[in-house]
Amino acid sequence: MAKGKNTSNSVNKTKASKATNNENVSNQEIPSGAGYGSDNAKLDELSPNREESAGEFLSTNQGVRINDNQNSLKAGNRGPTLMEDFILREKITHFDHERIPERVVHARGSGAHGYFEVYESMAEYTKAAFLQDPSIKTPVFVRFSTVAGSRGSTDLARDVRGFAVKFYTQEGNYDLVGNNIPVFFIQDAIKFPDLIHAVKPEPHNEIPQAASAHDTFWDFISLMPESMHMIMWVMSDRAIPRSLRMMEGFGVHTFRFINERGKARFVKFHWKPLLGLHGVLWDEAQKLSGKDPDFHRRDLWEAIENGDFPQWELGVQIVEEKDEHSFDFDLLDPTKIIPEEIVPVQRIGKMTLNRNPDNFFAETEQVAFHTGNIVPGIDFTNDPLLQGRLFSYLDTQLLRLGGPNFHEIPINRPIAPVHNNQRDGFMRQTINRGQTSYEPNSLKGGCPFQAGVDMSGFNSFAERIDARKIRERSPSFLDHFSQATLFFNSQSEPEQNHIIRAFCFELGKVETPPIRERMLFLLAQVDKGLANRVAEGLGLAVPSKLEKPLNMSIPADVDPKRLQPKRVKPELTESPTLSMVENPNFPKEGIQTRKVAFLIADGFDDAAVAEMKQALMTAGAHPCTIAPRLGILTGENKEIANADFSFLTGASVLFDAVYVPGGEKSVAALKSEPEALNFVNEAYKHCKTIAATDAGVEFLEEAGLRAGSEKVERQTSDPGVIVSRSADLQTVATEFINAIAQHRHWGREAFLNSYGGSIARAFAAGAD
Ligand code: HDE
Repeated sequence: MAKGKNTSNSVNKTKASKATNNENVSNQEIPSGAGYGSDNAKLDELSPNREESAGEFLSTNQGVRINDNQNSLKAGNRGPTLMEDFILREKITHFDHERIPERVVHARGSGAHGYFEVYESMAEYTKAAFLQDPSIKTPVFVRFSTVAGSRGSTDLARDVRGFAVKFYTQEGNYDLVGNNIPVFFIQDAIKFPDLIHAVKPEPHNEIPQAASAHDTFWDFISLMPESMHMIMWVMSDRAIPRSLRMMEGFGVHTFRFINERGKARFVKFHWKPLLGLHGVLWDEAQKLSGKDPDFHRRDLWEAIENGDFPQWELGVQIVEEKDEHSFDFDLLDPTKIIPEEIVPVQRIGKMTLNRNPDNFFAETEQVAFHTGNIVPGIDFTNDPLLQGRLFSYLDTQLLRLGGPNFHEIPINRPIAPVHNNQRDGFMRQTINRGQTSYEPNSLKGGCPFQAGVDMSGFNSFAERIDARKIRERSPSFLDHFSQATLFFNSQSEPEQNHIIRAFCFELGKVETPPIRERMLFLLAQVDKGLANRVAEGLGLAVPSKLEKPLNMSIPADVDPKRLQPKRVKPELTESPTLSMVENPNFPKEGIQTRKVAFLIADGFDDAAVAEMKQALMTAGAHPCTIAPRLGILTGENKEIANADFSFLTGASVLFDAVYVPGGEKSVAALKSEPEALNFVNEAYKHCKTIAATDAGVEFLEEAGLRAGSEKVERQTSDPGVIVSRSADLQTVATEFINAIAQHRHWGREAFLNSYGGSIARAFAAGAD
């Protein structure tokens, strides 16, 4: 193993011997992050398991070289295959057993390696070693996922995204298994199988794949008022991110930080993406699911391959124990956030993802997260959802990864040493030496020893519990609507419109009218205007009361009136940090890693293309050329360009912005290409930035987007359409870049909607 010498410049909790006063203990130190081998101790640790076949002979699993990999061994060249063909049998047998069960939820995922660095010591709050020393790089492996779809389903489903981070700390693995939405559908783990059965494809016909727009999901939700806050998030653009690199992450539950003195505080975890917070439109998401169902996976992979390493800051909201009951909601209720305006998020460190996995199955598929993987300095709370998860994650791996030794799979191994008396089981890799596998023992001098608390020995927070054993929901969990309302009120107008359309889509796919009606009643508890507009889209009226009380899922002998949702007057009526568009944490600046489509054909304005490319690349964006055909294209001045995509292989939904340069011949060719016209129209409809120069302006006219005059001027009053016939490229480029940085020009939606969504009609009406 390629472990470097650890000279331990870090937190340095060394050797069991100090704690236990025993001479037989190995002198091995707990490895620190920095100085342990290369820059990333986990990558070093994986190296003995990597296989590289370049220049090697083909062999069986026994290392026997294979001479003929084309033909099985037969009795005569037209005869039956012989049982003795061990090469054939080994190959086919292995193939027959290649599949393992996919994750019961979060089956579709993409992973990457990286590292985490704390900005300054968090010793005041936590003794966790990886949060002490800014010079330490703690290796991480991150897996992003959707929840409902199968392994091969589309990335662009409307769904929550999993955001699971495994920190390989010097004190053992710490898993922060979060989502990109800070709350959850249900309050108690016992409802999780019901929720998942409801959202997964319906059991009789296995329809639909990776979609919540069907009867069983909304049937369940309409009977679970506690899900309303989460539902508002899932119907928002948060559930259709532009990129995995452009979404927030949240630990969801309230956890505990414990410092060296044993003082505990509550903590909520956040991940803040440095590239900002961006979504796509639902129409775009659906088209992307066809054009490139791997859109998010490819985007993450390519960004890392290009050296555009995605980064997030780790944020914490810390609450003193004495303030536990000072909120208008219960800190243990996972359907609630602590608004950032009430408890600010302190950014305490940064995560960088800088390496793609070598092998998807070995790493991304086999990685096993567990909410119970914590390290000293971090602890749980009694959130009843978290408590259930503590059981589930370990349990599920036993089936999925085939037994109790999944922690030995390379991607799951900690970099901290493992010594215990657990033995055997399927696929055991470790060769435990010696006579003893029990404790206490005298034969091995008592090893391995328990570690004192000062030696990184984990001890649970000694929470005082004085309670009766009872199956009951705390009355402090009964306000199901106030934060749903807070979320809706905090959205900008276009975001509210998207939420309303999402409800109209999802409930429009529901076939049972009473389910739609129950949902309308619930929406009216969140916001009357919202309910009315969804009702209008569904051609229904909002019911004024329900046949049965809400919160029906209660035991038969409990009075339902006692458990009806209760509204608490919230401290805030708006929280701007809940909006993606107007979020003060994410000012719209910079266009790093944005993809810009250049539509060109032979005869394109090569000077303009070169200048625009340069300007965009300097700003960190990635220009790509799309042409009527693949291959080399020649410009006006005989400069050549390679078409990255044809209109068959590329589509506007794959890009953030479009540029149409001049060149009479090029523009004439594009004008006669229906897919090129469709390209800009679709980009326009999706509120993307579009620029055109010289003859390119005529192309926009042909596409229905009315052209401007001599100088750089804006099409209608839309800041996202930039046209210039005078070819002052630098000015155009600057305006183009500033406009792309806005991500989308949502004002355009209202303009288009007033013309029934038709671009042609909008521009015809707008013309002179
Ligand atoms: Fe999970 N969840 N979950 N979950 N979850 C799993 O574990 C479960 C919940 C989350 O990339 C499973 O290894 C229960 C909340 C992520 O491998 C399973 C409950 C949050 C991932 C499981 C929840 C999550 C999972 C399936 C309610 C956000 C993907 C395969 C009590 C804070 C991890 C597996 C990866 C995966 C159970 C609720 C996040 C079955 C019982 C809340 C990101 O163990």
